Amino acid sequence: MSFSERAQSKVLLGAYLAIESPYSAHLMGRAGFDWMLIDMEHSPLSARDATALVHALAVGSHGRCASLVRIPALGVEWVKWALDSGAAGVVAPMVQSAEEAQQLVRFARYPSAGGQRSFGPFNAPWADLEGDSDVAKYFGKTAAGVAVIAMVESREGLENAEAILQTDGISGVFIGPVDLRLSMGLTGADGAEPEYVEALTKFARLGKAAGKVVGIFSASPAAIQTHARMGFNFLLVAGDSTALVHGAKVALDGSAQA
Ligand code: 3PY
Ligand code: MG
Repeated sequence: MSFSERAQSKVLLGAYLAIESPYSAHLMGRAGFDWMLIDMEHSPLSARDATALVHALAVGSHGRCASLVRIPALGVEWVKWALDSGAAGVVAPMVQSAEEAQQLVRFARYPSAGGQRSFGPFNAPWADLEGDSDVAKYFGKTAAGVAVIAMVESREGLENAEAILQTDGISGVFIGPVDLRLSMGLTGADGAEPEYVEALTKFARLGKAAGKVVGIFSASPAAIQTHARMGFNFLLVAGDSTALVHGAKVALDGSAQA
């Protein structure tokens, strides 16, 4: 089942990977998340790093955790490298208009699906644990279900949300609350300001109307509950670097009691 199909059937919980270690990706893959955001935007992961993380995640999770690569910017080479790894999807930051969403689709989909993606997924079989998979099988299977996700995280993107979501070939949107709030003159990753709540409600409603999936970074347990209730389909709820610090602190605090 593709990432989008799974996200339509239940709320998917995910984490980000910012550490360029396949071992770390392997461990995070074992934790039980439904999906993982491999973050090339705000961590300086190379295309080679991201490819290795996609493969380690597949092994660590026994193929159960979908890898979505967040590229640094909307460029054809980033999309190509992200997807040629065999990742289940690509996430492009700061998409502000239907034109940019169309460009993302052109880069990410093969001509048979309305795009201009060039063929060469030679690293993709390593993300497919069925062992007998080859590049031709990738074309017929993984590529057809690849999630093409536009990040909407600005006022302009909010205004154009309907057109972005209606773009053919776009699987859904992922909301970056920090950047969205900054563009609205607000700070932090969450809040109850009426204009912000209205914006999130609008995304959830438009996604449902378009039959597309809508995700968001949920910065706290309370935000997770709120976003799930609003109708968001996939949530980013943790990360490798924060988990490392949190786990170390818990151990240290426990030791301090001794
Ligand atoms: C944001 O909140 O702006 C993000 O990009 C979260 O991933
Ligand atoms: Mg952002």
